[in-house]
Amino acid sequence: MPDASHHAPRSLDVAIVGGGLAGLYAIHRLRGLGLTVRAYEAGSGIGGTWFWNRYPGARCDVESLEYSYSFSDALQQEWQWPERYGTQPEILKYINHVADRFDLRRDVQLNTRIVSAVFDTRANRWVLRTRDGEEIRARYCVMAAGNLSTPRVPDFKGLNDFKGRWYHSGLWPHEGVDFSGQRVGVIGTGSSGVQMIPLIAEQAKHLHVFQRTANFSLPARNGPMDAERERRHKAEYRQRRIAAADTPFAIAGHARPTRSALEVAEEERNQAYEAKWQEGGSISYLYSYTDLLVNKESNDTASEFVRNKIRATVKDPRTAELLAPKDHPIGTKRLCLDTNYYETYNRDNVTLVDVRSDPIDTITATGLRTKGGQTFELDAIVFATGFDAMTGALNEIDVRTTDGPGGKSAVLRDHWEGGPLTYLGLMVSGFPNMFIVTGPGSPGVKTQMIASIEQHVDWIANCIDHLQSKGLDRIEATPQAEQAWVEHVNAVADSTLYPLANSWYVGANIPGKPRVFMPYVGGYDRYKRHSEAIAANGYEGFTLGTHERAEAAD
Ligand code: N01
Repeated sequence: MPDASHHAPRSLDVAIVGGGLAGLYAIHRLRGLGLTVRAYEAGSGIGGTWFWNRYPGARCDVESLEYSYSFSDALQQEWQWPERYGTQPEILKYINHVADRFDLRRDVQLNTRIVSAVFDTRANRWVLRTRDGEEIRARYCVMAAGNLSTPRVPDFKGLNDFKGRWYHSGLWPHEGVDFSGQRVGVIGTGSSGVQMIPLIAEQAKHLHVFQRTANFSLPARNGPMDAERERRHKAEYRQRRIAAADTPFAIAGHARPTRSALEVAEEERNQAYEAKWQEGGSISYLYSYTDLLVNKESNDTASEFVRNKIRATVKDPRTAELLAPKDHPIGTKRLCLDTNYYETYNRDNVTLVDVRSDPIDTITATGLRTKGGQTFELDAIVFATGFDAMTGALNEIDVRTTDGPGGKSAVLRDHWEGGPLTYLGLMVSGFPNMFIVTGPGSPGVKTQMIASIEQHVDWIANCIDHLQSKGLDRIEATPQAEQAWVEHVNAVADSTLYPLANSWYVGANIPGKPRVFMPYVGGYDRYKRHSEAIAANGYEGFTLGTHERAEAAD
């Protein structure tokens, strides 16, 4: 890819941070308004999450016919997904196809990490700076930097002394890793760990899995795409997308439950769970009854069904009990989907190590040691330890405003010191003309992510279009609206069982991170109606204006 930086326009209508699914759609959509746009991507290729997460078994846990762009019917008709759930290489191929088909590449600058974004209040311009010192000035800034894009390796002592190789799931080498004949340790049993463990076990001489918290996982029942199913889905694609937009997860095809789990006799309930278990997929399981995510007693029935499946699958009773989650209700941490995860623990070359009761203390030159003094000899260590979720990517950029008329200077890291504050997940008070895609306060991570990306980007595009049509050039969330939204996000979360889990939704995986519930769990459908009504009602909770007027007030 030629370095385009010296040809880049330094002055843009919209600067976009990130060249993943969100950044690419933002280019397409904003270009359609006649705006000059450019996306800045740290990676050497486009695709964001699907560019970086190349670990064995990486695939989406939402079915591909759903997890794809809906903005072009021609695109969704012509693209063929080979399997029910897309693998990382397939999804990356799709993203590259979209970039070519819609001629997006000419507005993506690769190998370019944005290190600061400063709003020049007087000039009414965002000034972005790259790590290489390039400066970009733009009227608007769209942060499409991802919400699970800042990989975190725990702060273990001794990692520098380790003589073997170590990897993080989200920074996987492009050439792949051959674990044949090696003694491998995987730390972490979230979605990434659960996907990679069965495949690494097939290669490694021995695999130790270091588990701090057992996670619920359901069988994905992946397989080749059923041609008839694909044909039917494509024939109804438009209607299905419309139907999806009217659901909490933005996924169509699952009948809304009508009864509480407690209204049903145990035998009938277990039959229902069994049918969902056989069908595969997490939405379907959590949709068995109306109240699985709001009523602990109901949830217990669904949790216990899966615990019993684990007990029936894993032969060693001690390992089975360790794998059976007991500290959080099913679905309150991201529910994993797997292929042969629990079965893998029946292999002779796989050992589960409980690092809840005996935490990892030190990485040594030849492996690791726990606080209780257990030592493990390892040739390779894989950190499937997750991300500084939701806020990590933005907090890595020095986002601030200059002092200026009509506005005090502000620093995003300071503003978010006690936890992220946004209005609708889209804007932050004190930071005019900066939009965020699927950030904190957005339903994004709790939905079919591409649907939320498209919804947010459409909202942003309509907003910029509205400003232009009214001769305005500045929009900012009011502190009151931001405060009310954050309270609403937390109130909605508190009406569910989600806060019972120590998850990345509350920043629990990062020591010292403020415990605030970050995603909006009120549902995609509710969010879409609400955010669109706000726009239709003249952008309630936002201040719209022109910077000349602000100057005049100086
Ligand atoms: O990360 P995680 P992930 N010592 O944060 C453990 C999406 N995703 O990369 O739970 C020992 O979920 C940690 O333990 P605990 C999806 O939204 C989707 O797996 O904090 N262990 C946990 O087990 C997902 O939710 C897909 O006690 C330590 C694990 O590391 C999100 O990305 C695939 C530790 C981290 O789990 C993140 O998933 C992959 C320590 N010091 C990811 N620190 C699909 O679509 C952390 N852990 C399928």
